[in-house]
Order: sequence, then C-alpha cells, then structure tokens
Amino acid sequence: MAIRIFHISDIHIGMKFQRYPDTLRANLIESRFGAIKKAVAEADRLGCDVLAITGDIFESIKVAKRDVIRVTEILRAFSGDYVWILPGNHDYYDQQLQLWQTFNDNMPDNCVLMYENRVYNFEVQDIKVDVYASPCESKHSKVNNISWVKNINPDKNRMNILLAHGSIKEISPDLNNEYFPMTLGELNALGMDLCLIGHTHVPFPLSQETTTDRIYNAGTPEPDGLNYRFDGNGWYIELDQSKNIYAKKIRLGTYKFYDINVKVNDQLSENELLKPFENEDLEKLIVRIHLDGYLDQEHYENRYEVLNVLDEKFAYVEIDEMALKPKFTVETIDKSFTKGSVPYALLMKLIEESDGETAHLAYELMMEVMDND
Ligand SMILES: [Mn+2]
Repeated sequence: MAIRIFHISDIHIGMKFQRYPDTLRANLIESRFGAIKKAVAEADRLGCDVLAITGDIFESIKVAKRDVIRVTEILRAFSGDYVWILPGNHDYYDQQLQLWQTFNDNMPDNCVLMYENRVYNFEVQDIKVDVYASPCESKHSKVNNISWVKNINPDKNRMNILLAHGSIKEISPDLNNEYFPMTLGELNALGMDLCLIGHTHVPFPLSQETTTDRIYNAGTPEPDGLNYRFDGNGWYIELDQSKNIYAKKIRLGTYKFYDINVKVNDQLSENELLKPFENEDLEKLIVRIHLDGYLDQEHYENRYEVLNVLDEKFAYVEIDEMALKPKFTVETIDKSFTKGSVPYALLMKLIEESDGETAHLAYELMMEVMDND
C-alpha cells in the first residue's frame, strides 16, 4: 500500500511575456495551461491519488476570470482522489478576492482549497493522512507561515505532510527576506514525513530520482524566462505505509530558455553556434547568445549570413554582439593605408611591438579621424 502524489507549483497563469513577438507570446501564455494539462495526464498515467499544487497557480490576484475557470476545467480531468490547492504569495488567499471565489465556485469535487493554517485530514489508499497547510495571505512577509506547525507534535501513526509556500534559504536567495523565508533545517525539525514547498523556481533536490529526500520544491513546470535554466518539472512521489519514500522528476515543460556565452575564435559557423543545443528541440527554445571574441575580417563582415539562419531555427533568438570584434591583422593595415605613410608605419610598429588590441584601437581612432575630414 502506498500513496502516490504528483507535486507541481508556480505555474503563474496570467504571465504576459510582453517582450516577445505576438505569436510566441501567445504560445508562451498557452503553454502554461498546457503544463497543468500535462501534469494531470502524467499524474493519471502514474496512477497518482493526489495532485498537490503548492502555490502561485496564478501570477496575480487579478487574473482574468475565464483563465481561473479554465484551470478548474483542466483539473477536472484528474481521476485521482484529491487535488490539494494551496494559495501562494502571488495568488494569496483573501476571502474578499474574486480569484478564489471564482475558483471555489468552479472547482471539481475532489479539489480541496486549503486556505487556512491548519491540519486537513484525509484517507488515501487506507492510509490516514494529515496535511499541515500553510497558505499565504499576502504577497510579502518577513516571517514564514510554518511557525504554527512547530507547536504541534505530529501523530506518528499517520502520514504527516506539510504544504507551504515561500523561499528556502539554502536553495535560492531571498535578499530582503520578504517571501515567507524558511530554511531546510527548520523544515526538517518539523518531523514531517514529507514537505511539499512552492515558490522558488528551482527544483529541489536537483537529482532526477531519490529515496532519501523528504523536502521537495517543484520549481515551475513551464520555464518562464531567460534566468530559468531548467526543463520545467513536477515530482512523482510514492510514500508507502512504512513511510519509505521514492520520488522521481517528471518533465512537463514545453519551452526552454537559454542565456549563454559563446566564445568565438577566427570563424563563425552555424555548427559551432548550435553545439550547446545538441539534444534540444530548437523550435521550442528561446535563446540569448552573447558572442565574445575575435573574428577574421571576412567572417566578421559576413556574420549575419550565419546569424540570420538562427532566426529560422529557434522559437526566438537574441544575439548580443557587444563583445564581438573583427580580428586586427597586418592585412587590415595593408588594405587601409599606403605603404610608407605615417599611419601605416605607426600601426605596423604597434602590431609588432605590442598586442593586437592596442594596434586595433589606434586603427579605429585613425579611421575615425579620417572619416571626420
Ligand atoms: Mn511565490
């Protein structure tokens, strides 16, 4: 006998992606609904009893009503016993809010909206389960919401599961300590059999599979920006009667973001530029490439022949060529100045006696002065 839980978090339905072109923007918005759909499908495929969502399903408390209803419709497809819903800090709980009223009015019968700091009792696969819910009631808080749990001695004869939302110090920085900050030590000390946490957009643990960890952070199931370097995952978690645990990361994301540096030397080739993405579906990648280095004059002049091809390959690509420069050589001096002229002699001396960069700088200044004439 075992309880099977599928854990996701931080879907942020309602994110707008305004910096991207229209079609991609629409696809990114749509893919967040797709991530919940995939989570439901995977949870069913793996025979999960519970789908647990630990906060920030929605980007804000002002998300469109039709989007809230759409999420409840997607959740309706889940055939397990329960959907556990915890309000996070972006979609915090307030009775007055339209958001949670709409959700509550439309959610499927197996959905439990945990908006109070308290223990919710369940029975799953004949195993008695106590869920310690710690929802958010505001966007920010200097203190976390788990202190009430510290005062309770969990009943060891039941399965004790914490659902909470907030930053975890050891996983990612919360510089101003304003997102319900927790620590792993604090969570471990609660004596829970399982802690399902949301908020930090970094999956924890980082391993693909584990039989020892008790604290899980799902990260977002659908990557949401250039600073998110993971696939987008959920956790499949099995807990048996004796409280043995097995967990496995399940990929849910459609799009993936890459923000990378590519060092170039002399030549620019499509193959080299695509090397970092070898096992990826390029059409689902949003990429920023920072080019850094020197190119032969010819490669430098023709660089857009290569770079423009990338536009067709990726869902979206941005090239930063601030640190890309044409290589400065004797040939460049030869081409630009008459042999025996003062600039010619000066540059030749510089290139012989110092590094190429100094000669290059002098060359650029000289070209500038000559342009001004
Ligand atoms: Mn959050």
